[in-house]
Amino acid sequence: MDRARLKIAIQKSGRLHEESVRLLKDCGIEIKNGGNKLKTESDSFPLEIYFLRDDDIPQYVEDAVADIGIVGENVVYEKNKSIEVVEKLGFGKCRLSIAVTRSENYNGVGFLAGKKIATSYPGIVGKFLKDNNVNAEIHEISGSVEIAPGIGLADAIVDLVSSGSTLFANGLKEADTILNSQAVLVKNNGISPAQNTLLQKLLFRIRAVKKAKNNKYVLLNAPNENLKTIISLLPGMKSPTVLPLAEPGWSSVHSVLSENEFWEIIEKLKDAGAQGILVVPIEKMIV
Ligand code: PRT
Ligand code: ZN
Repeated sequence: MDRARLKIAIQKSGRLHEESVRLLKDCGIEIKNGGNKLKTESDSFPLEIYFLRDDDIPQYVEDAVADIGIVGENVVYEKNKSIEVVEKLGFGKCRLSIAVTRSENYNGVGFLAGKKIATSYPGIVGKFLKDNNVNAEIHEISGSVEIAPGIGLADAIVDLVSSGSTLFANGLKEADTILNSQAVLVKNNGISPAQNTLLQKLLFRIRAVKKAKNNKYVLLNAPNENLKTIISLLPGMKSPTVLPLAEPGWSSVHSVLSENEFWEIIEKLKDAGAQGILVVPIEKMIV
């Protein structure tokens, strides 16, 4: 009997390629040098990796050429294929936004009525206009959307934005956000139970990697008289580990802090007399 295998489609080159490969690597899935190859296999997990253009990934996953894929939500919603988003992956973050000339007085979606909008996302924009009962003309262009207003091709654009510097350099300003996007794991609707078992195994690893990325291991020295205050500041996974130091009256405290609350808590810890604070990245976190 054939052992179950999963086929995953990832971007061949571009903004999502490196982080997709790194995520798999962090999950213990080594990929032999992709180079210019269309596909490769992993020795450490029953996974075949296909390198494709991001735009093609939803179709390939719908058609089961690949069972799963890593692609931006913006592409998933634009292509509107019958595939399922199983996990947000936390990288490739950007937003699909409406932008207009900086001097324009944008006063809400109604501004777009009767206007010409240039975009590479006619599907998402069309639905957005419909949902907002706005009639506008969509002009589909495949690249360099940001130059459209400057050359008189459109009154507004809808494009991906991350830092905003592309808009700025073209005399545009971000007016509204239609969609927040990040890389996601998608799956074909008809994968077999054996393949689903593999997918769950992969998802377990992905979640452990994601969680680890969002957390730091913190070690610090605390005077025993302040130990109670310091411990109360640490959320930790359960309770922190407290070990006596060689120096009498001092303890070493170990705990886990999430990225979001990190700086605030570190400051409070210092104020409470913590010293020698070490912050260490976590590789995997299974809770
Ligand atoms: O060759 P292939 O078709 O596979 O790649 P591609 O050229 O179509 O896509 P690529 O590699 O540019 O982007 C892949 C995915 O990365 C996108 O589908 C998004 O999900 C995600 N992503 C994240 C972005 C950005 N950030 C981004 N900033 N994709 C594009 N941009 C572009 C944007 O279009 C604009 O031109 O960057 C410019 C804006 O960036 P800022 O920083 O100036 O605002
Ligand atoms: Zn593309």
